Amino acid sequence: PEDRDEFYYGYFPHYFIWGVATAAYQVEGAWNEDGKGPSIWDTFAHTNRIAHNETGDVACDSYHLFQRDVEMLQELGVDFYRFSIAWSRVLPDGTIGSVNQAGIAYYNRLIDALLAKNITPMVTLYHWDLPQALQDRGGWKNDEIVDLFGEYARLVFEQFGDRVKTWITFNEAYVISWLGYGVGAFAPGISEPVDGVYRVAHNIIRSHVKAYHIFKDNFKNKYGGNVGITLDIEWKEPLTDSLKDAIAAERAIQFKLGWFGNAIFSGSGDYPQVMKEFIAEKSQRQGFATSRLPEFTDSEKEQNKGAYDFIGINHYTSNLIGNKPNPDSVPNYQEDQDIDIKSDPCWGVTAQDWLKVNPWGIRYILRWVKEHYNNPIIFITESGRSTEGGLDDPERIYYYKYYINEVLKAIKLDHVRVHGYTAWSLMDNLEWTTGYDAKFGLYSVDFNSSSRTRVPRASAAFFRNLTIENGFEEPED
Ligand code: GBH
Repeated sequence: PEDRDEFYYGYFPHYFIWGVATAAYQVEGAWNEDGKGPSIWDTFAHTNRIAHNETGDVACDSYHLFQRDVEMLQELGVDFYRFSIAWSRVLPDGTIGSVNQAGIAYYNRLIDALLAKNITPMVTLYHWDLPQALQDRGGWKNDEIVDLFGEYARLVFEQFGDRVKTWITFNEAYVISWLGYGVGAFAPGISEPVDGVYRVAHNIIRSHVKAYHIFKDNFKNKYGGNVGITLDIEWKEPLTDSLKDAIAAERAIQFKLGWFGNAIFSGSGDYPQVMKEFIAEKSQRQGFATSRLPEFTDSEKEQNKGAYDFIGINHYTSNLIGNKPNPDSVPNYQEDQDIDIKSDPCWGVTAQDWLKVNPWGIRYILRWVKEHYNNPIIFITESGRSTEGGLDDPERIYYYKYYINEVLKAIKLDHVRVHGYTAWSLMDNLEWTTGYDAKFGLYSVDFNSSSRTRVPRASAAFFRNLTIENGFEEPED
């Protein structure tokens, strides 16, 4: 459709901010230093669940090299740095009975170093590294996690709220639930796709809402600041122009983004209607006494509604979605959706099977969020692609140029309230189960050198120019 293939020359609004992101387990290293407790990713790595038996034991060694990271952020000229706090570094056993001052001191050093260079910290509370001690008590499946997360959040707000003004409770609630507890491909490696996965998601939503209200009631007046959640979502394009595929594509977005987003952002305080209907109907056919999708109480729904100051969207890629009716499906979150997921051979390929390059998808998903969630303030909290190495990375430059141009179209043509864009990632890092092969960095990292030398790629200079220009200048001819 309209304007898809035309490049849009122009500038981002003056309030638009640019940043880059990392996550604690992917960059920090120092996995057991200065009192840090083990997390589920330490356990996962140490039981050889990562390619080539890699681990995050050292990773980019940012625990020791954060000054260099701050220097790179300065070189890039970014406005903000999105990083995450390792829960088990500040609370080794996950509970506030176990505060580790050395862990708090590390984040104070990082935050102060950023502020000294005028770089705003954007802090994620949970980027997948649950304290192992809490996993031993059931992790996100145990309802007690909601209060424990609330206490952790309160501590973090108390300690850093005077200097940190943008908070993200969770990174990619879908990945935590489905990959961690549905298929078990990610830590903690549990496979309960029938109903455990829905309980986990339920507790993540409740935990986010709890932390949001703790901040609002106790810290917002004192410190100022905003709290959001980051959800990951592809653009889901219908496989054909049939009405059934269009409905299936919408359903796919609701089952992934809406699973978490609907309760918080839609105004209903509840799961998407289509999820409630599909899962209830399938559960009944499958002989369950009640739906496998948990229910919120009325008072929970009230708390869920509007529990955000902004929404964070991680967007990398698009899918094609076809309708796949299956009345006899087995009980399983994926099967509950009656969809087929494919990708368009026209889209650019990367070394990651899941990551195809389709720039206009980001504009379409932004417009979807605007329309379904009452025009919220949106930050793109991650976006990017990998390359296979080397400093010359035209593919990454292409990705940023065209994806960011589509973000500009979303703002200028569709009037979506996007307030910032975050490149994933500042530097190469531990790409979860695939180890160190996939290079997502604007900076390359030499994982063979003990000093983990960081060198800018061509895309770093490109990103710097783009963010300093704050848009795309029309070429003179
Ligand atoms: C983001 O997830 C993460 O937030 C970030 O930590 C990560 O480094 C970045 O992406 C790049 O991958 O290996 O086939 O099981 C994006 C969503 C979910 C996409 C997990 C890859 C694994 C596919 N990701 N998925 S597979």
